Amino acid sequence: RQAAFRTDLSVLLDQVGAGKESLSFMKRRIRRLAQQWATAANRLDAKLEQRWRDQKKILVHVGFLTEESGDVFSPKVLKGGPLGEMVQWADILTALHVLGHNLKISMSVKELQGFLGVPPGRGSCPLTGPLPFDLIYTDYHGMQQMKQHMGLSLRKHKCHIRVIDTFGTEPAYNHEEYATLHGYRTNWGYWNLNARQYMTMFPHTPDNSFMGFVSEELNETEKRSIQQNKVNNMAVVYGKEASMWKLQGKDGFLQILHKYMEVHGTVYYETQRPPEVPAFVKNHGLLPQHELQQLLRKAKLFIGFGFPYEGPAPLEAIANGCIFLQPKFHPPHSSLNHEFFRGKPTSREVSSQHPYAEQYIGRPHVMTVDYNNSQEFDSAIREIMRTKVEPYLPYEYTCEGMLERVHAYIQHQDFCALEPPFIPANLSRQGSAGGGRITGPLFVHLRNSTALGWASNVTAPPAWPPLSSLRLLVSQEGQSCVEACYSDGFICEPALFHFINNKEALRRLEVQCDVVDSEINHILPAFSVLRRECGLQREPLLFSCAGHSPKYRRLCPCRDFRRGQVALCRDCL
Ligand code: U2F
Repeated sequence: RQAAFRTDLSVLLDQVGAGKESLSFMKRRIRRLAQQWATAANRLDAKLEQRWRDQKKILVHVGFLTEESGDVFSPKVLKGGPLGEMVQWADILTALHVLGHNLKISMSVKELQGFLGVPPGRGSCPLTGPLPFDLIYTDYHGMQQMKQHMGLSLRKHKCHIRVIDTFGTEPAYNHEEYATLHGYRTNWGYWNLNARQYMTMFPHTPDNSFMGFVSEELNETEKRSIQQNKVNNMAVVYGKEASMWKLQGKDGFLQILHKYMEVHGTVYYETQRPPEVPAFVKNHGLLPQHELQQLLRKAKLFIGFGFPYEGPAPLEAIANGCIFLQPKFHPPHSSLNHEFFRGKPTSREVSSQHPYAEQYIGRPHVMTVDYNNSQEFDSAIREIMRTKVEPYLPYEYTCEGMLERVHAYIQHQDFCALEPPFIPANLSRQGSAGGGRITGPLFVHLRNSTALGWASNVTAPPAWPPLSSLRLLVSQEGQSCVEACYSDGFICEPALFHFINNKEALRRLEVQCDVVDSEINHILPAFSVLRRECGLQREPLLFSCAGHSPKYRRLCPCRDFRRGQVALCRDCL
């Protein structure tokens, strides 16, 4: 069946259910953004020009909100606890509904069993018949519950699953045997999925799919009125829980801030001001989302203290015309050196409180400085007070941007089809190899995707992103493909590793190989210049943009991307 856009959200609101603060929060959010979603649906509908869209049967099982997982989030909704996850789930549900899919929502193991048609009760009861859904969106808690209640059949059906995973999971941590043997085993990972089945909150590692969420978009009149009513010396502190104000050295930079600006906070409290919040701070207490928006509309500065990492609030602040000031992390925070990231299935190094804001938005909307350097901090505050900025929201965080991206994933990502190793024949080289030795980054692009000669007697799979977007690049020693592609204005595309993991690619790059081995290692395909050793990847689940190794240069499948919609290449829609 063809999917038709929906602009009425009442059915969805009924489906979400009631009885918990988390659900009320999500419903308030869905209602508040209803008009924005409707406008976005109409725009995307026009943009897609009657293109056929399959209506999918989709189950959304929100594992972290089930009683069975302990649901630690719901009781904290009105007390300053994390809301980012609920923001994202509310938006995912709305996007799937608006895109016109056939949606079932489960927030308990009982509902999950009912929808999957497995008999209720304890223990593992394999689902014997076909899976009654095309797609299942869940999270790590939900995976565990499905494993318990679907038993062996989970393995059979896992290509239909999408895991909403805030901070991301890299391939080395996802592959059970490899993770166990090489020290990448964590409490979360090793589900042996295709890493693109993990969907993140920000475009962290391109090994995963970027799901995201939305932020409110302003029309021109609202933008103008915000700019006229900005209070130049008003700052709002990012941190709704008192513990976020405990930062060492905080008093120093807060004093500097206070010297120039009136400082506001939205810290949850019960009866008295929390001792962590200085007396000069005007604390409004935790505000409902729309009241926080009003406060941000007046404020000039939204200032982060280093935690929470990578939440939605800075995007909301920037969308309301604030400048976001945040600490640079020296050295970067990661699972190796910081408690919060310890045990998370990623090696990502977080360079500031909000790397997306730092790298994808940047100045004048975002300033990332060393808070221990009081001079640098002082001059940042003064600069912020005299800088005029317009409200800004990257397209990928608008309702239309999210609908466009989710639509593309649903129609094009297929992890159930087998992906055999294909060998494109006519790779042509651009750039210079410096007399046979590779000296700088090399580009190879597919001269003309329609004229591809494929290896004999295999049919080309429907590649998505399409092969026309592929740019083959060689990293420096020690550099990952994430960095190599990024530094040349591209993005690493794991779906295209298949096409460059072959001798033909090495030959076209004029790499000097005395031996070409095929191994199981997440840095492959790669080669060592010194030892003249080349390696191809033997385990497709370990194709990894994130992998790097000091003595190896990697072969990287990079692709172009749309401005403001990094998940999609130019020809991806
Ligand atoms: C992130 O979770 P948080 O919930 O701590 O993220 P925030 O950026 O603080 O904000 C989430 C929402 O809270 C709302 C605000 C945001 O949409 O509008 N809010 C509010 O309604 N009232 C207020 O007074 C202040 C904020 C991240 F999203 C999670 O994935 C992480 O687990 C967590 C820890 O790093 O950080």
